[in-house]
Amino acid sequence: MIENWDQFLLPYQQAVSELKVKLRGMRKQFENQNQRSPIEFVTGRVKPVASIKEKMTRRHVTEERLEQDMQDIAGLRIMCQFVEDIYQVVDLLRQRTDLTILEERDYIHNEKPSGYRSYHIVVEYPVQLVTGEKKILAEIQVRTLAMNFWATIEHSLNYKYQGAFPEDLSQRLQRAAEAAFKLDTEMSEIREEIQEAQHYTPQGNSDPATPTHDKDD
Ligand code: 0O2
Ligand code: 0O2
Repeated sequence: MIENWDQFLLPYQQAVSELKVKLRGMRKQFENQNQRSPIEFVTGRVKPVASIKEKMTRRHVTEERLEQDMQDIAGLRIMCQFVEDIYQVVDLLRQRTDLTILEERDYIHNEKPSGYRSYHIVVEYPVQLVTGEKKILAEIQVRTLAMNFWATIEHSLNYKYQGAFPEDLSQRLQRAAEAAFKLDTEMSEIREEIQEAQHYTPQGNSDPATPTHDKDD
């Protein structure tokens, strides 16, 4: 029996805090070099205890198996402007030596039946505790702003309908997901146009770094 959830979740909180700093640091480094960052913003959270318990029941996860079998108790989200940025971010994560990638799930090319798209990475991340090192699983979701818009709205509707959407709404959401992905595709094409145009400017590549809103500072 987990009697003290705060204590159980403390290393997860530390993992989320540290990973947020590190992922936001990646964006800062691009900006400092006057390069456009593939990362727009980063959020993170520790799954609320009620959600952990609900998922344990739904997925038949015992307390003994919780640390191994629930991969998203620590959750990070990286939002990107373009689909291409997602794959650049994934490559950057693969090169890091401070975390180990255990699983990758590409729900962009293999969207879920709901219409959900994102790139999921499950990592093992070591946190240093006074009792020694503890390896924590964390799920990093990498998605475009359009994918995030859709997922956030669908997620809140899920609360209302408990996952059992009326057929009509379900179809509308699937169409909205396709429309969001079409927007991403169109934006990617414009991006290529912009980069091509910059190639012909007299100053060469003089793209001022895209101003980004600072949700995270
Ligand atoms: P809700 O209603 O549950 O969505 P900061 O001050 O910026 O360092 P802050 O404000 O505590 O930190 O949090 P942050 O990092 O800005 O964002 C927290 C929000 O991120 C949460 O909202 C989640 O919606 C979202 N989030 C980030 N990563 C994940 C993830 O992997 N899974 C899920 N489900 N959500 C994630 P709230 O406030 O908890 O509200
Ligand atoms: P939260 O904290 O509410 O976001 P499962 O959890 O059963 O779906 P699995 O194998 O644990 O499946 O992981 P998966 O499917 O790779 O990723 C689960 C997480 O991805 C979910 O967390 C959501 O954050 C997100 N996600 C997956 N499918 C959908 C979807 O159809 N719509 C939306 N909005 N988000 C989705 P949880 O568990 O729901 O927790």
